Amino acid sequence: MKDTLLKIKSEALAALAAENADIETLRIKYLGKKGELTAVLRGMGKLTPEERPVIGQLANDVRAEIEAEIEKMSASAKTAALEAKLKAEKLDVTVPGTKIPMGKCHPLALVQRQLEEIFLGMGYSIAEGPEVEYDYYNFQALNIPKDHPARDTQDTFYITENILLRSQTSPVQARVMENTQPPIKIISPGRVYRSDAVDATHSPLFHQCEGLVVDKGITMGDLKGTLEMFAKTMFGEDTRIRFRPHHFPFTEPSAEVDVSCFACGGKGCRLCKGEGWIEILGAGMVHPNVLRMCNIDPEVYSGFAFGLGVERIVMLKYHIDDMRHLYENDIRFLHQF
Ligand code: 2NL
Repeated sequence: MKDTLLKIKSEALAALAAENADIETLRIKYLGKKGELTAVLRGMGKLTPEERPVIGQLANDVRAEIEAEIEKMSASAKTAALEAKLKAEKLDVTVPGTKIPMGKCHPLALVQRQLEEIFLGMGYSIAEGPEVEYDYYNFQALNIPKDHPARDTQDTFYITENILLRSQTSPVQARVMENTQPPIKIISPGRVYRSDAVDATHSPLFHQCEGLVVDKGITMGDLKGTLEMFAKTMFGEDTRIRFRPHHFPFTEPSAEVDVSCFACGGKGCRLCKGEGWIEILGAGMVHPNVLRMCNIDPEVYSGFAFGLGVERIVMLKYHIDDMRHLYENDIRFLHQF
């Protein structure tokens, strides 16, 4: 029995010392409940009383020695595993980091926000309304009669005879006037729709920002002062404006408004096509018929209104020669703003 114990010991220690030794398997093999050492201890009953303590002591010593070796081996296996892991995970802090993709504001949103800031700063509120609109608010309430060319089905997306995609943001202002007594001071930025073929300067969906002020004693002078303030803030302090007579059904008198070219200062260049002036908006005094249809007494109140195309401002400001760039979502284009 002594020989068996010593054999177990030398075998176990040899097995543990071997390369690639599976420590857990060896532990079960030698020390486990069904292991070799346990089998020997079970046979102790057959020993003489004199032999028993001697063999018992030896068995304990063998067990202790194997256990100690297992302990040592598993500790060094752990250290080796940690070392290997650290080696594999070696971090080179000089490697350039992964770029986090940053979103950017779309140029249309950028300019719309700028417009909003300018007019909020002058005490205006922002008004919104439906993009699917009644013919009534889009046309009739704005003094555009049934036979007006602006109502041509060629130009407007009709959904039913009375419902359409708004072709301007004026219906938003008509709705506000209908529900609110003056003073009214609003802008209405947003999407509008016209049945145009896509080209460098047209799109069936585009953006407008209109403004409306109605109160007692509002004059063309207020309109001019407001637009001058707007032009200087948007295009630079040296910007001048000029009014040219025009016609809109919803304003009387009406004007088209130019700003002095912010590229050449008015001398004439490529941007202004040698004119020195660039047309940026339409404006006028709200037509008495429009006020009346929206429950406002034109004998008591007067107002001015204006409208501009957001795409046009974006294209002028950023020297974009083709409107389609604004809708194609090419990241190389969008990242320039
Ligand atoms: C343009 C011209 C304009 C208006 C829009 C307006 C709205 C109401 C009453 C009267 Cl509710 N007028 N809006 C007035 C003049 C011109 O837009 O060329 N826009 C791109």
